[in-house]
Amino acid sequence: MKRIVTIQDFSCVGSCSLTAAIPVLSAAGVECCGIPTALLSNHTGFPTFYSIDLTDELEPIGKQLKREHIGFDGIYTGYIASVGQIQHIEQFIREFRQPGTPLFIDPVMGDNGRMYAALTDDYPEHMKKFICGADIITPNITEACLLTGRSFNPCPTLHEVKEMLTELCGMGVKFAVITGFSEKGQLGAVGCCDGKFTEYLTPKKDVSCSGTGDVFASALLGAYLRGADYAKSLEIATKFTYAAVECTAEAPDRRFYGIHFQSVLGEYIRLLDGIEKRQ
Ligand code: PXL
Repeated sequence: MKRIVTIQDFSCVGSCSLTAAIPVLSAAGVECCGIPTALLSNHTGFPTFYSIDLTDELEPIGKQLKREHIGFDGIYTGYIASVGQIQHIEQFIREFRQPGTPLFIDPVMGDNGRMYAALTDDYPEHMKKFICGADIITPNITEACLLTGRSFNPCPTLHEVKEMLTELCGMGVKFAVITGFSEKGQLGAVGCCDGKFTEYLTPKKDVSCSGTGDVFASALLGAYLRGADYAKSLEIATKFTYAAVECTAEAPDRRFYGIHFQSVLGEYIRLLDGIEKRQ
């Protein structure tokens, strides 16, 4: 069984970050070790939250894992609470990434044109450096605009999305994916690898809830680790996220409690069972 490590916050309530990554990757048959960057009562989209910063714990945890000769078949980062944490995680990656170990960075920074409440203005420039050399990144439109220095455009054309993807690949990313692209009543993701584009769209649901990007990213990584190629991984992640969003649309409290992916994990497993392994 493959073992990966994911470094992101643990939000006790909100179906996001570690509480999305661990179940989704486990459903993909991957052992998902979680290193929490912060412990939050609930995600920062609620009007208030209580947070314990774990920045100073990252180095001793890494050292201890090294002492036990623990290694990983992949490194996956999600929401990182501060610039200081990015620097600690860069050190962790230098120590644990072997040649061929996939590095998957979800550059979680904001949504709907706004940065998340707890992040500082200098954060995007550090994230921009951090993504260089990643195998896969999955920004949403807001994050892609921040990474490419564009002002926010909620509805870029496919041509504009492709331009941003080309720029992101030019920063040294193998497979760049932009989520939340919408066109003609459909919504989905567009990816680029080696100048070749791939996209998968589903009908658009007017539901906005936290954790959607985290579920998509985890599902894409799970499919990739199960042997799907980039295009198939993007398709599976989009289909599964759509199923979860459909389910969430029926819940009145969805905005705060996050995406209801739990009841459609069976659908994800069925999609993974249909994978033909990449060459
Ligand atoms: O889903 C992204 C996310 C992850 N972690 C925390 C968040 C958010 C978005 O609001 O606040 C703590």
